[in-house]
This record gives sequence, C-alpha cells and structure tokens, in this order.
Amino acid sequence: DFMRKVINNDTFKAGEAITTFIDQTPSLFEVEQKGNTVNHLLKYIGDVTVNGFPGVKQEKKVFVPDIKLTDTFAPSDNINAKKVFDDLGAQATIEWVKDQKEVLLTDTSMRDAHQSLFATRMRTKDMQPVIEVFDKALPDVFSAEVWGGATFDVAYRFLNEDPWQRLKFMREKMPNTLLQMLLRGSNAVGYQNYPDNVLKAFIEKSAANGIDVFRIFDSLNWIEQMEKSIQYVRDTGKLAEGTMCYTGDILSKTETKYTLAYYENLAKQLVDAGAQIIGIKDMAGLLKPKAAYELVGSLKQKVDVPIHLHTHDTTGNGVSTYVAATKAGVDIVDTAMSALSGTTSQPSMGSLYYALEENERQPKLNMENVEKINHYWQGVKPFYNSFMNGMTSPQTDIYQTGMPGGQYSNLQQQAKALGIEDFELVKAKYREVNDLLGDIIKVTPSSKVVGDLAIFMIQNELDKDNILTRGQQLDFPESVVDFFAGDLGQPYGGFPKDLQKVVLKDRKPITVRPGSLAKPVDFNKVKTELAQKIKRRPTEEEVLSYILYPDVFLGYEENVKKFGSMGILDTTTFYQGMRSGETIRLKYRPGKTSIFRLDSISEADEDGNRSLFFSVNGQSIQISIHDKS
Ligand code: 3PY
Ligand code: ZN
Repeated sequence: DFMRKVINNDTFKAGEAITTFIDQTPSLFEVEQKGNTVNHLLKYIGDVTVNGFPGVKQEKKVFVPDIKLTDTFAPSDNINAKKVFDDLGAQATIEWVKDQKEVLLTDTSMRDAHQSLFATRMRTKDMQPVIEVFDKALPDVFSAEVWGGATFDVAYRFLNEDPWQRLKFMREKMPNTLLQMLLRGSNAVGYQNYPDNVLKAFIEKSAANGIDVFRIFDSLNWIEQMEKSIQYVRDTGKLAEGTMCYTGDILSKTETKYTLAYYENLAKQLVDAGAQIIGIKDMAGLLKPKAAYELVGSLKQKVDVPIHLHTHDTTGNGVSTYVAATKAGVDIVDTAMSALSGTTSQPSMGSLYYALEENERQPKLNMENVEKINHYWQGVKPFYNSFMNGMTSPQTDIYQTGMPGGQYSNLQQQAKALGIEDFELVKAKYREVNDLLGDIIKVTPSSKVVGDLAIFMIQNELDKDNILTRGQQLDFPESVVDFFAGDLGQPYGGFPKDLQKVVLKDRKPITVRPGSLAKPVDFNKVKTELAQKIKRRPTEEEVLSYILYPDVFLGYEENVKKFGSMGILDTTTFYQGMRSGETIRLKYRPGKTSIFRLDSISEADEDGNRSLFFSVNGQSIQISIHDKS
C-alpha cells in the first residue's frame, strides 16, 4: 500500500523523487571515502544510468524509503560463546557449547542468506545498521556467519567492495560475537585448489582480521582436502569446524552410497584430523526430519564434539528438520532472520524459536530484538529485487535435483546471461549430469562443475546417450576438465572412466591431493608483480586476493581508480543509476550533503557517446558516457 502511494505520488511520477540513503557512521565512511570525488561518482552513476548493471532490469526504478534501524538495544552482560572464547580459548568454548541446555544458533543473514536469496549481492552499506547493534540485540547466539563462501569474490566482482574491509568493519563493531566464515577447504574462497602455503596464509589473515570459527568443507567430502585447513586453523588458536556435506538420503532403502555409516565414518575422520566441531552442511536441504534425528543422534554417540547443523529451507522442511535434530541433541543450528529466510536460504530464526515453545531446548533469544532487526531486513530486501531467484514457495523437487541453495540463484543468473530462460530445463540437465558423474557431492565448486556441464550440454544439444561420441570433438568447460583431471580431488567412488577420457582427451588425471603437487607461491615475487600493476604497495591481504582472483582483483582496482569507492551511493542508485529529472542526496563527506540532479540525457552521437547533464548543488556538470548498447 505504501509502495503504491509512493509510485502514484505526483512528485515521484514527475521524476522528482528524492532517494535518501542510510546514514553512515564516520568509521565506515572514512574507510570508504578515500579518494572519492564528485566526478568519480558522476562517472559511475552515468555509466550505470546509460549502460545498466549486469542482471538488473532498468526500466523501473523502485523507490525505496529511507530505512533505518534506530532502535536502541540494552547491552547484555550474559556470558556468551565469544566471551568464553576470548577469555578461555577454543577448548573451553567447546566444553561450554556442550554444557548448554538450549540449542544454540548461528545467524547466517549476512552470508549464506543473501548468497542464497539474491546471488550474494548485499552491500556492506545495507548490513551496517545491523552490524552496529548485533552484539547487543543478539548476545546469546553462538555465532554470526558473515564471511567466506561467495561473498569474497562477489564483493570485488560486483559490489566494488573490498571484502577484507567488510570483515575489519564487522570485527570492530561486533566485538562480542563469534564471527564465522565458510571455507571451501583447499579451495579457500575460490573455485579451484590453491597451494598449501596460500591456504595457510589465507587462514592466518582471515583469523587475524577477525574470523573465530572456520567452517571447513570439501566439495567432494574428501578428507585429504580438509586436513591441512583444519590444521592451519588449529595453529591460529581459532575454532575448526570440520564439515561433511550431506547428500542423498540416509532413510532410503536404495541409498547405497551416502549412507549413515558413510557419514559416521567421515565424522570420525574429521575429529581425528583435529576438527573441534562437526558441521553437517545440508546445502540443498535434503536432510529430512527423521534423517536429521537419526544422523545427529548417531553422531552424538560416535563423536565427542558439538554438532552444528546447517540446512536450507528449499523444500520447506527446514524448521521440522531442526526440531527433530534438537530432539536428537544437536548443539548448534543455522538460521536467518525471517525476512532473509526460507526457500533457498536458511530456516527462520523466529519460526524455530516458536516451534520449540515449551521445549527445554528452546533457544535463548530476545524476540522483541529479533523482530526489530527483522523489520530492518524487510525494508532492505526490495533493493535486491532484481537478483531474487523468483522462488516464492517450497520446491520439493529439490529432493531429486539436489541443487544447493547457494547455487540456485547464481546458476539462474548464469543461465539467463547465456539466454537460457527455462530453468526447469537446466534443473533436468543438472540431474542428468549428476547421474553421468556417478552421483557426486554437489557443493561449491563441484556443484559449479555440474551446473557448467548442464549448461554446456544444453548449448551443445548433448545428452547422456551422445556425450561419449559427440563429446570427443568438443572442448568442455574449464571447470569440467579440471574436475576430471583430479584438480578438485577424488570423488567418493571414483570418476566415470569413459566420460573422463572423453573430457580429458590426452591430459592425464592426477589421483593424489592436488596441493601435494602444487608449487608454493613466492609471496614476495607476487607482491612485486602486483605493486607494478597497481602502482602502489599492496597489503598482504591484497596480495592474497590477487593470488586467489587475479583478474577480478585487478578489475576491482581499475574500477576504484575510475569510480572511487561506491559505499556512498544508496543501493538503488548503485544498481540502477538515475533517471532524467531525478534528484538524490549524497553525503560524500561527513557532515556534508550534496544534492545531485540528473537534468537530462542526450541521444548518442555518431561515436555512441551520450552527454549527461547533472547539477550538483546547483552547479551544472556535463559528462560524456559511451553507450555500449
Ligand atoms: C559456498 O561454498 O559458497 C556455499 O555456500 C556452498 O554451499
Ligand atoms: Zn548453505
């Protein structure tokens, strides 16, 4: 109703709407504003206005009201997980977790939830108000998962943000909450294997910048790919959560591969490797309530470490799964704030709370605070409409497709960008590919292999019957070739040999841990090389980013040079630019607000350039932008 009033408002229709923005605190502001000038901003706004933002529909600029989280929250003096960890260390924290009667929670709103709902596109700016109050509002959670997974590269790639700065900011503002990240074992926060010394340095820097809990998984559940990460985390004194990815169905009579015994065995191997917590990562939401009860119950018997369960609500059964797991003694479960929960994201924190009413294990939560924060997220969500995956109801076919929640919206974007609009077709191919590969664990990056191959097969009209013959003439996507070459490790049950031959052609696959063959990176050499490229001394964190994502990092650097830093822009303008006649207010220096108005846009000249006529605080500025259309 409010939105309709806004849209029908005469001022808005005349293009006079003033887009306001969330107030910045000076600290984030200063970090973000280095080197920003009006011209930088105009260039960025001009570019997005003329050329759009990848994946964003441009026609309609959603007017979003000023969203603020102004509530004050009383400080808590409860003993919580972070306090025990800071005062007494990792082992004491594990004991403390085991002693809690109530089930503990991890809030995934600022990592997995937006990764799974809107392709990881949430900007730090929109998290900031929650970051500022999290410690006070939710002191009794076990942790906040705020970093890692896809958030690292997406920040550089699409948000024009430095993920390390986001982490530093969170650490500074959330001193009383354990910060948790998702680490893809030897693939770190990438899609490929990295040498051991890179992995070690990455873990050390993540720990030093504020990560307390590392959820370590391998996309093929291959223990050898997790041992090093677990060890490196242990060496920092932080918490190593050794994780098994859940696939298949332990309840099914026909399940011969991913059985209860398979998971029990894996959990024991993880504990032997040094894991202090066992994570069950149900990335697709396949763990049915009864299966959760049996799996958690049996793990509680078999290993003496806390069990941390992660699921996605894609099938609609997430809360039931957690209730069953709670009865079986699960120690910690992952939830997101309601507005950012459900479907491909985690189950709702509030829903779980009420589902456990009268249960002695109901989590400790101040629901009034939960609702306030949720209200804020509700306001933020429409900023990201363009990236939503369109799933508005439970998808029980996921029990067959097995596609991770975090992949769903990303693969949809990827397919769309290639002109494949029919996502049902992509899902069907995804299943076919999984069968072809011998039923593998599907989670980043192995899920990307399945997704890439599915899209490739659609594009090349391949199916399971012709791939072995027609495939001989085709170059397969890089991720698929690397997978068959053993670069992601060895899948449980081995590779399908015929297809491996067709994909690899003359390349010989490896059968050992890729990291055991990888040459250590010479950090000093890379640092010199990077310094030459960016013409300044990089930080050690930046050297790591460059090693992980060379092109993405350099692209980000170039954008910062060209456009300055984007933290100042409200999210709607960041993704959609401006419309003729529109005015926005920007605080581009603390205490100083500027009024930007886009007066008009010219037609493109013969070189394809358009002139944009702005007035900034009443002064006319004209800029020229190349129209790429
Ligand atoms: C990631 O690796 O980013 C995931 O969230 C996998 O589920
Ligand atoms: Zn997840």
